[in-house]
Amino acid sequence: MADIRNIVILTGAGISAESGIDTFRDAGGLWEQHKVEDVATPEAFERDPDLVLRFYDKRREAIQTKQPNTAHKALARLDEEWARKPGHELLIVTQNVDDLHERAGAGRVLHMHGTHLNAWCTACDVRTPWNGPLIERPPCPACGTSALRPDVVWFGEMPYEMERIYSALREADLFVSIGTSGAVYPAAGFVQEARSMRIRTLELNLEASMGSRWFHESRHGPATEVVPQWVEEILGG
Ligand code: BV8
Repeated sequence: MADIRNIVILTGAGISAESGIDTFRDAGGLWEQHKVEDVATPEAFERDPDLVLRFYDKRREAIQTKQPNTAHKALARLDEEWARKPGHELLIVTQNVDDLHERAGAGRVLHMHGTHLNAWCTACDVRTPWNGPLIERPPCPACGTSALRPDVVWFGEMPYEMERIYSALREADLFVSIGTSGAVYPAAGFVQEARSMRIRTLELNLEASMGSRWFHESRHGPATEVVPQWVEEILGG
């Protein structure tokens, strides 16, 4: 793969599925037990903060009992080895709020939908690393006000670092989408952006996603199989 220097990788809940973290839309997934508009919108937080805080407290606690899987580890190896090649860039843009990419050793990770491991103060705007519950309304470590919310991008809110994502996409030679249903924008639109800039696109997913038709190539199978295989190829090729 001599002609590939800059890679942008988008990951979704499917890359963490085999670590035991529920996806959103698969049978029995997170959203099956909840309506999105009841737990993942600012209006929901306004209407029933306890329900929303409990939903995120449960997920924050669960995440800390899970481990990265071989797909996360393969991407961490790619991140490390790709950085050693002069003039090569790589960025992992994740929609996931878990920290399994980082715990697998990846360094260049951008959480466009936020992270479970911060609390965000709605009074002073400071974000603080946080691994406990928020349901008891603990005081913000920075300003003391009991006004902490999950540092997660809800529907209707602007995802984080969009400018940085689009500038990485503009420089990319390859866009790889891993474990995402292509249901949520703007992430689901990245492949179309890539196509419009004549960038090569590859999808690695358990099955066809809503965006499969936009990809030059789609490989279907569990992430722990198709991701290490692809990393082997791109590093060995
Ligand atoms: C925005 C954080 C603009 C919370 C999430 C009407 C009103 C308002 C907005 C909209 C609207 N219509 C459209 C929109 C835009 C909206 C949107 O896209 N809605 C959809 C439903 C139509 N988007 C937004 O609101 C975004 N913001 O547009 O802002 C704006 C402009 C100006 C000013 C202000 C704002 C914000 C979207 C972010 C929402 N937050 N999460 C939380 O995590 O709790 S989204 C949520 O879905 C997660 O973040 C998740 O990342 C994301 C996508 O889900 P996936 O990761 O793809 O997971 P899913 O379960 O769907 O799929 C799993 C896939 O894995 C499947 O394909 C499966 O086959 C595969 N898989 C399963 N197992 C495996 C596997 N693959 C491999 N191996 C396996 N083992």
